[in-house]
Amino acid sequence: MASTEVRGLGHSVERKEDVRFIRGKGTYFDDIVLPGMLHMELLRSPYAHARITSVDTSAAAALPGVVAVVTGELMAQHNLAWMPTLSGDTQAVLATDKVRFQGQEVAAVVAEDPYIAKDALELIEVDYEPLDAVTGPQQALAEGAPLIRDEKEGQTDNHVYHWEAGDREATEKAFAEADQVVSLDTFYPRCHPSPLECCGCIADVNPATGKATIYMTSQAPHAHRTLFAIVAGLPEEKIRIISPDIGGGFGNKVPIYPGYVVSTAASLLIGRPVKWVEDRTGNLISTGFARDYHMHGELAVKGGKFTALRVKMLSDQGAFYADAQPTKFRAGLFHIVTGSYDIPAAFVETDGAYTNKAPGGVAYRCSFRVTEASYLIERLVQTAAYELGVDPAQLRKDNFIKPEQFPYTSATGFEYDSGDYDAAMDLCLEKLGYEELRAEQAKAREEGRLLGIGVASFTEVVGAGPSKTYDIAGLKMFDSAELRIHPTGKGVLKLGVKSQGQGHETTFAQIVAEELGIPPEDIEVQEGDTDNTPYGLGTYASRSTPTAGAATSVVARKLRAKAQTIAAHLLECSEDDLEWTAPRFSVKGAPDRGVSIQDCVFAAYTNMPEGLEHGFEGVTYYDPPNMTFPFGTYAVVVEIDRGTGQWKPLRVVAVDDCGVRINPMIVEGQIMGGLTEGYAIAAMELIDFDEDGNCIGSNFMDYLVPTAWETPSFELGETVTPSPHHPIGAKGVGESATVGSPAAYVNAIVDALAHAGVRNLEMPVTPDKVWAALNEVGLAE
Ligand code: MCN
Ligand code: CUN
Repeated sequence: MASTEVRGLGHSVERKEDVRFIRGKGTYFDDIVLPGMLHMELLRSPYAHARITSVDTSAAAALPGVVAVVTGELMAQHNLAWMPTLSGDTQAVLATDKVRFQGQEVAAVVAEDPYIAKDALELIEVDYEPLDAVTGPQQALAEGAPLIRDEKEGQTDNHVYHWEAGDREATEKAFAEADQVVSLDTFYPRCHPSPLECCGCIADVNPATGKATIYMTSQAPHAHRTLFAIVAGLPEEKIRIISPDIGGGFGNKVPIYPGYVVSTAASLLIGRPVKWVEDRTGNLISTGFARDYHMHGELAVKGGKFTALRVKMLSDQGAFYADAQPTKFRAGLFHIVTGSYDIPAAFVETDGAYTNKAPGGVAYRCSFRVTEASYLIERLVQTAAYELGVDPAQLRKDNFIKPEQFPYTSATGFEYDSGDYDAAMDLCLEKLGYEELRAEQAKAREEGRLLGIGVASFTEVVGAGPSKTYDIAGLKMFDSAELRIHPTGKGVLKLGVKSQGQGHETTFAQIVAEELGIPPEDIEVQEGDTDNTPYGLGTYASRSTPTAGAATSVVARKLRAKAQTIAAHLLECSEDDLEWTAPRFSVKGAPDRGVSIQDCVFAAYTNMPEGLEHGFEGVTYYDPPNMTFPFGTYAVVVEIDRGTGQWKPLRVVAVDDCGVRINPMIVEGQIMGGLTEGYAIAAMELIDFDEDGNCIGSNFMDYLVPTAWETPSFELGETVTPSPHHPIGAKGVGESATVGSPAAYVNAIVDALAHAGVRNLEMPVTPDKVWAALNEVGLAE
């Protein structure tokens, strides 16, 4: 750990960005007002599935203040009625032939103010011919189901893909030889990241220069610039994407949405800036949903050891396949579906189906659908514990991958970089007081109270690349950092990633502090402006620290080497005679003879040794050798009210290992946020649909997000197992708790009822579901 003066790694430096955020002085895109700016509103389909027979915009266009009405037909004239998704499918920008989900974009009005635009939407007359809606993947794949993607050449049914991984034969053999086979069918319901700030943009195409400046809620501004260039055919140097402050992303702001494309096209055609601000309902019903995975898992057990895993998933993809998946690994769940366990054989299959629902599948702290995989294996192991009559924590320990087995290649072919699963589990159980709690649970049961203890040990996979195996829409995944220190020893760090609240301005400055000895407050971190930052793939999949964090460390080390040359020049000694203790180089054996990093930087502009280039700056593009695999154990204690079916978390203990922690306070904030989301998903968050495909959950009255009132308090612990391939040993942490904790909550609720034979309850575990279970097993009061 660097000194308290330098405050590099391991210091809970206060978040630099909070100086503006907590004063309400952030600059979100909606704060930006450009001269001559127009406002755009989107008309959305009331039907889940309907043929469009006509669109009449004349009344809307005639409303005073309306500048333009944009339809699918108009977009089609510019070859922009459809756009590619991140998975290589196509998605309608504005519907022309059919609408395929409720809330789909049908037309747009551009007007002098947003109220006029909204009023004008009501004057657009669309004739729909309603069609039968498909609201689930089983229904979608059944004989005679209505064909949703009839516009797609060669598409004769609603099947999207079939992917598989592992060794089918070895798995079948292990199952045939097993003592016991445990199985679980479960469903991870559709939910939504619902960030505080919805999506939106201001597209400003300058008619004189042709330059398109797009202020947008983008988690991946560089990638979006390239995709805009490819899709819209605009020259890439004429596109500048600026992601200003972002009010939460959680994956919701990874895809390109129709609103961005239509406002850019409108600005191009009209020659004035066009702003589009998505409302909450638009956000919930049309953008990046999460999960919606039907799962079947089977575990073969022999002599108390897991010998094989067999998994079949069926995914509800909505009307357009838009998961963000690397070309090579189309199903992210394969990465960690075997969890933290040494399972010699596995065979995993997954199918996707089109339905009349919004597309998505990338979002909500999931990194490529590992959330679903983690949930399945942890619920399955819990089920196995009951079937085998072994304590659930013990069964996990009996089957954990052991520290000496790392790097560990899983049965689906992925190399886990490092781990010590027992250490995290032991610490978690100790903090919880597991043994005593089990005794208390037994006693409570005798008194007629229902206590449950749920444990979940997750392994996560974060930090894409390496570029040889990871890409998004063909763009190889690596990341970048550009560091420039000015003569007075203070400088700027520019990154290819983009914070949405994760605290990058603080933590990345701390990495520079660690490597160069320049305190974090002297380094300004800049992200999000594609004209002003080096190319990068953006922030999601907890990849910023594993990729751009590594790039920062490497570029700072390069500059430190330059500083050492300068220091030797200033001290008139050989470089080899110098030693580094941040922030100073001093002569070995003569600690008083030294120069500070700031002295070296000043000399880089004023007193350079012969033959060395002036200036003190560098850039690094970092291609990680592997993903990083953070892990941990979460334990939840709940009590169920036998009179109502209400369940309440009494304790939540979380031990995380994300390798070396840059800023412990920020890491804990990330974990607490994730534990809250895990609780929300387990308890209440649900985007549901009725049989006509109407979205239930289109506003915050129907889509429940927890407040501070319901949210449990958290007890955190840490172990530190550095990533062996990351320059500072850090792993990503931004998604871990959302991935790992839903199973812990559900395991706890099921555990309270397990003695009565209950094995599963589906998320969100609402009181009525618990109440039904209580009645079924005769425990209702
Ligand atoms: N960190 C650290 N030490 C580590 C690992 C991380 O101090 N060993 C710090 C990082 O430097 C960074 C933060 O923790 O400040 C998260 O880092 P990282 O795990 O690299 O994740 P990203 O920055 O790439 O963020 C993405 C991740 C994802 S994918 C989602 S989804 C999510 C999440 O972050 N969305 C968030 N956390 C969020 N937090 C907020 N406030 N808002 C969101 O939208
Ligand atoms: Cu999958 S949500 Mo995060 O990776 O932006």
